[in-house]
Amino acid sequence: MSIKTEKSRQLFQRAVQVIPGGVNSPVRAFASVGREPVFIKSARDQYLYDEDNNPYIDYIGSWGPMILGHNEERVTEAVKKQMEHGFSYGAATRLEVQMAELMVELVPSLEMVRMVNSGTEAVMSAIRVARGFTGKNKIIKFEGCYHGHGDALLVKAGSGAMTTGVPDSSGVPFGCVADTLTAKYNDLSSAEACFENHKGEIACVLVEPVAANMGVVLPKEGFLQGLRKLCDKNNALLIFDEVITGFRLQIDGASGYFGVKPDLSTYGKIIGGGMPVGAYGGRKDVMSLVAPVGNVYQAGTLSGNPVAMRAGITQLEILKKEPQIYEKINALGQSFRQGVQKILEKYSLSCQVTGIGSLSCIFFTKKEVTDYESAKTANTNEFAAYFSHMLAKGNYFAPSQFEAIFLSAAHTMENIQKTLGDMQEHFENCM
Ligand code: HOZ
Repeated sequence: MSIKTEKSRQLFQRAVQVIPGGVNSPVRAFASVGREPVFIKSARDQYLYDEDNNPYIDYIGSWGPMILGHNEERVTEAVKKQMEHGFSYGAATRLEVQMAELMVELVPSLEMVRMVNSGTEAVMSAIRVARGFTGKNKIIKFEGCYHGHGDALLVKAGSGAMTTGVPDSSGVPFGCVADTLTAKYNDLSSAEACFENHKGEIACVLVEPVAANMGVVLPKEGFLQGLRKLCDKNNALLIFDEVITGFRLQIDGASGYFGVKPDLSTYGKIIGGGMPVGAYGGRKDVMSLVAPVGNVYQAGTLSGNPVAMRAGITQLEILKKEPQIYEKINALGQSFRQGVQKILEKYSLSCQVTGIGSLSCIFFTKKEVTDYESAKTANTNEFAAYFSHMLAKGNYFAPSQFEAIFLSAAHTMENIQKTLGDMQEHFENCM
């Protein structure tokens, strides 16, 4: 079964000549599912349209930002309005103040916020601040968590690093990762051992509160609380990477959902409404170390870009004023997972469905997935066959076993039913 993607094919042939792998981020290549990428021409609400005019129900949502769906009217209007006033000033603006005030209002653990341009930049900066604050160098990250492509963090990294086979990227000097310790997700004792083995040396623990870059792996009861205690005991800072979970699980993100207060948090995606953006923030005493007040230097020409701020503020204001959006997307997520579960049981498949709220994942393994090792037991060939079928039927999922399925406020129960029907057809064909 196939769809006509001739124009995408032609574009890909041109792209590989001038762009590494033909894509500007590895996760966009369809290499891990043995295909060539489709090239997207436009988007509206919950749909994407490729260059050959094939429509797809979009279950990626630009990897998270499009929580309201594509081209939400109010966000689009806000961007248009801002563009009449200029795209970038490289100077302080009212919008940046509004954005920081809004984030501080919505997330209790945030007392101060600094805007940057991506999640990668946010995490790199947060680590620098943690090191500056504690005067210590080592950091703990968890296997399979992905925190962008900063040198120090490409150690057992999730996301594209898992499917391209470069969890430990070449080009990263040993010195850059010498202070990165890795622990097992959901295994407090492995984090404890790092503290034991490196007494007085650890600046921070960095974690995705819900791991959403090795598929979707939920924190076990007490894991995040345990990390909080470990950090307190060892005078280290706890950093939540909320680039995916921030303003998605609920308005105050994973820290609110799990009731654990990090010292610092990092953001991206939703806070830009689809424009390139990132942010880090947290305790005032820690953030006060950032230049020009303190001596931790961090800067950016386009940081707090007015168009991005306008889009992000508008999206966050909508989420704040319309809590029913969370009810809707979380209920859709639950219906999706229940529907998948029924199919898995009906055909006795060696698969499982995981997720929380509007984030889901189907793992092609029977082994319960709680960490990097168990995630890697997934059968990626089976995933690839499933992916191809679903794409041909007009369902646009991430072309990787190790990414999340994202739902937006634009999705409907009809979309979910259609997708479940296509899924059922695939598994029936496999019998
Ligand atoms: N966190 C996203 C993938 N898991 C980032 C998207 C990208 O790397 O392009």
